[in-house]
Amino acid sequence: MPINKSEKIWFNGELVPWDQAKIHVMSHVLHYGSSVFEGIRCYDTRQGSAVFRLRPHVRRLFDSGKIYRMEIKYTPEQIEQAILQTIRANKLPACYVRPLVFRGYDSIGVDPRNCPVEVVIATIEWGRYLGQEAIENGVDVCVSSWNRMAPNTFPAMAKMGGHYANSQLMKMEALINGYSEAIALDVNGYVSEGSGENIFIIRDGVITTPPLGGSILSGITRDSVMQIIKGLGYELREQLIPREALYLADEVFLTGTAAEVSPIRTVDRISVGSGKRGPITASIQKEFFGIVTGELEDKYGWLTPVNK
Ligand code: PPE
Repeated sequence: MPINKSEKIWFNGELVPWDQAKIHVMSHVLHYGSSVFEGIRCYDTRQGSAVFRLRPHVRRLFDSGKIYRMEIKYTPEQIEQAILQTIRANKLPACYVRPLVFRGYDSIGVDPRNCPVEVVIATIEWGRYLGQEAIENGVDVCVSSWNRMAPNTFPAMAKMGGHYANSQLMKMEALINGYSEAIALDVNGYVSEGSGENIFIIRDGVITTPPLGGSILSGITRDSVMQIIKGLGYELREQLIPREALYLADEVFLTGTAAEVSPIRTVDRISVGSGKRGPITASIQKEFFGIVTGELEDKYGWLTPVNK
């Protein structure tokens, strides 16, 4: 997705012009991938701009930092306020917010501890992650030839820059082979997640998603959709999913901040169910998009107004 510049970026406590938000090439992050980050959506709801699940996103940013021993010199409340401030400064009714915490410039070598922990918050315009058609018609995906990281190699619960080396390998392979996205298996061969999304499968009305032990990111859209599923009264299981269950499912869909709730219509060119968006996926989307557009009541308390 090409980047449309916003006016300002929040950089270590100050709003600076977009073009001035620069770092040195010898920064630790550039050499060793030492960053943790978030992706958050601000929606243009009927009641005004509102951030979706601000608190859990900021909490996960601090969790990721904790795992990698990166001490963030702000409180979660300060980061929440900084996110709202940055959105207001850039005057975008809807946007994607990218808070990024990284190890800056100080010393060379793997040990990052002397390198300063810097914080930036950018907002960008970002429409449909998997294309305009994806939400209604679904996407074509493959099972990646790359596995997701094994537990005890990279901690999947951290949303860490370096972890996305694996996602890049998955994504490039999928696109070059004519798919929109790839699903990785975990080290034991069970379904894990997409390069930037969690996954749900449905068969005979039962909805299943891989557990956190399957090397997945603890997705906030995943959590939101799990609440929607319970609210709609469907049976939900968190359990290991064998690869072939993807082929035999009636419906499969992806969840993520960028991808939102996107149906999958084929896996490895095998049709999922009828090859079209299924009725349960549609009913989950109706709730999700109803809440984020403000057409339905925000009954779970997911939206934080930007101007208040
Ligand atoms: N798994 C991975 C690996 C992942 O990157 C994401 C988000 C998710 C699951 C879903 O998590 P959540 O957004 O909390 O529901 N991927 C982010 C980055 C995508 C990108 O290309 O950059 C996102 O959706 O913002």
